[in-house]
Amino acid sequence: MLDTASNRPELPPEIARRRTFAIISHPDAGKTTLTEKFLLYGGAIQMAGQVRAKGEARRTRSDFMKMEQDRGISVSASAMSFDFDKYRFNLVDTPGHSDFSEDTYRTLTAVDAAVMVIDGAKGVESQTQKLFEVCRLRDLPILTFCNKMDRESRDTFEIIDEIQENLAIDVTPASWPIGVGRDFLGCYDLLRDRLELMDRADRNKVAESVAIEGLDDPKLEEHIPADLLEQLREEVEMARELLPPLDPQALLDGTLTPIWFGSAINSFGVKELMDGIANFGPQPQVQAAEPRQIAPEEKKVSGFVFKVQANMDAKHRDRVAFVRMASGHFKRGMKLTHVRSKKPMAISNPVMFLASDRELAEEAWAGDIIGIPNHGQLRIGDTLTEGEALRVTGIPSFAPELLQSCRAGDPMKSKHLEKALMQFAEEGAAKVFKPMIGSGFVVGVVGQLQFEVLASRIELEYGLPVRFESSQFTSARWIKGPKKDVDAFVNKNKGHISYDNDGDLVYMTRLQWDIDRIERDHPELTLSATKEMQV
Ligand SMILES: Nc1nc2c(ncn2[C@@H]2O[C@H](COP(=O)(O)OP(=O)(O)OP(=O)(O)O)[C@@H](O)[C@H]2O)c(=O)[nH]1
Ligand SMILES: [Mg+2]
Repeated sequence: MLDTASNRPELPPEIARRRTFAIISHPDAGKTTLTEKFLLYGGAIQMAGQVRAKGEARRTRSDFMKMEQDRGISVSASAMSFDFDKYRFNLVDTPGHSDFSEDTYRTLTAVDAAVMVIDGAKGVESQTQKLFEVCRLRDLPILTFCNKMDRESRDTFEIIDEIQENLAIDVTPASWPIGVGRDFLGCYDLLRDRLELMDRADRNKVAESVAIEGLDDPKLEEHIPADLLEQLREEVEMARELLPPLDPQALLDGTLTPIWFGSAINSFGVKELMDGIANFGPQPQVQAAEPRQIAPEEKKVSGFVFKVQANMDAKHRDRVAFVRMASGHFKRGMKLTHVRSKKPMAISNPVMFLASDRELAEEAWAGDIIGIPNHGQLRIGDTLTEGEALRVTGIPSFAPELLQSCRAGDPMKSKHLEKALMQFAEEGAAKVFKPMIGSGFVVGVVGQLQFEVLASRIELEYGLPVRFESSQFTSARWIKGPKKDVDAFVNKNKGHISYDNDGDLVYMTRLQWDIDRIERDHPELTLSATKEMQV
C-alpha cells in the first residue's frame, strides 16, 4: 500500500513547491492550446503560438513533430517545465486520439495529478471516460477545465451532472460561467469572490479581474446585464446548496474534482486553473516500486524512464529518455546505477524542457521531469538509483493489435529501414518483428494512425520512403518456456516465428484457433500478448 497524503512527512521546500501533472482529454478538447497558455503565464515564452493558425504562427511548442504541425493533432506526449508564482510546474501534454493512448497511459504513471479538459459543447466523451478510469485506478487527483465556453455550450448543471454520473466523482465548481456562446462574459470566481471578464479582442490578454463582496455587491450590475445577473445569482445559490464545497483532502484522494470554466484560446480561466493547481494540487508523491516504495524526501536520488523519444531535434539526432525523478536532489554529473543492467551511468548532459528549447539541467528535485540523452541504454520502465536495486512498477505495455508488413521503397535500403524501425521499437512507438523466414519486417501497433506517424517519421528522419501493407499475420504472441521445448517448437513452426527487437521469440498467426491449439497441445509453453517492459 502506498502511504496516503495525510500521513506523509513535510517535504523539503524545493520538493514541496513542485507540481507535476498531465493534461488529458478526448481529441480536440484543447489540451495543446491550454498548454500554450500555461507557458504564456509561466513566462516561458513570449507569445503563445496558436494551434492551427496560418503559416509560421502555427508552430506550437508541444506539438513539435511535422505531422502534428500539419494536422493540428498531438501524436506524442511532451514535457515542459516552468515557474509560476513560487511554484515549479512540470507539465506533460498528451495526445487525445486513442491510437496513441499507450503513450498517454504511461505518462500518467509519471505525474502526481491530471488536468482533465472537457469541451463545453460536448461534455464527457468516450476517450475522457477511458482516461478518467485510468486516473481512478491510480487514485490520481483530477482538476477539471471546461473549455471552449466562448462557443455555444451546454447548461452548466448538466455538464457537472454528467461528470458526477458518468465518472462517479464529486464535482465542486471553482468558477461559474456567466452567459453562453456569444453572450459569454466571463466567470464568477467562487473561491475568491471575484468577477473575471473575458476580453474577446485580445486573445493573449489576462482577463480583467474585479474584486466583489459577495453576490449582492452592486458592483456586479456595472458589469453584467440584469437578466444574466439574475440567472447567475440563482444558479450560484443552487450550486452552493446542491454541490459539495472544495475539500482539499477529497481532491488529493481523487474523490472530488474542482471544475473551472474558460476558453483556452482566449487565455480565459487559465490563470485561475493554474492558481488551483498551485494551491490545491498535490506535491510530489510516493512512487510504487519493488521491493519497496520510494518517498520523494529520501536523500538518495532515484528516477524512472516513462518515455523515450528519438530525433527530437534534427540538429541533435539523438535519443532522449524522459525521466521522472522519484526522490532526492539530483546534480548534473552524478553517477547513477542503471538497475536493469547494473551498470553505472554518468549523467553529464541532462536537459530540462523549457517550451521547445532544451536547457542543460544543473539540478533536479523529486517531481521534476528531465531528459537524458543516450544511445539506447535507457528504455521505458528502467529505474535509475544511487545503487539500490529498486524497480518502479506499473508502467503499462499494450498488446500490438494491428500488424502490417513494412518495406523500403528501395529494396537496397533494407538495412537502413531495419535501423529506423529498431529505433522506433525502442522508443515504444511500435513493436517490430523480423520473420525467421523471408525478408522484410512486420510492425505491430495499437492504432492505425500509428502506421501513418511511422511512415511519415521514417521518411523525414531517415530519408526513406516506406510502404506499409497488410501482413499475412494478425496476431503476435511472445513464447516463453524451458529452452529445449521452445527450441523444438520453433523448429517445427519456422514459418510462424519472428524475433522482436530484443531478439525474443514471437509466434505469429492469422487464426485465434492456432493459439488455442498450441496452448492445448503445449502446456509447457506460454504465449502472451504483451511483453513486460523490463526483464
Ligand atoms: N472556440 C474555441 N476553440 C478552441 C478553444 N481552445 C482550443 N480551441 C480550438 O480547438 C482545436 C483543438 O485544439 P488543440 O489544443 O489542438 O486540442 P488537443 O486537445 O490538443 O487535440 P489532440 O492533441 O489532437 O487531442 C483547435 O482548432 C483550437 O484552436 C477555445 O477556448 N475556444
Ligand atoms: Mg494536442
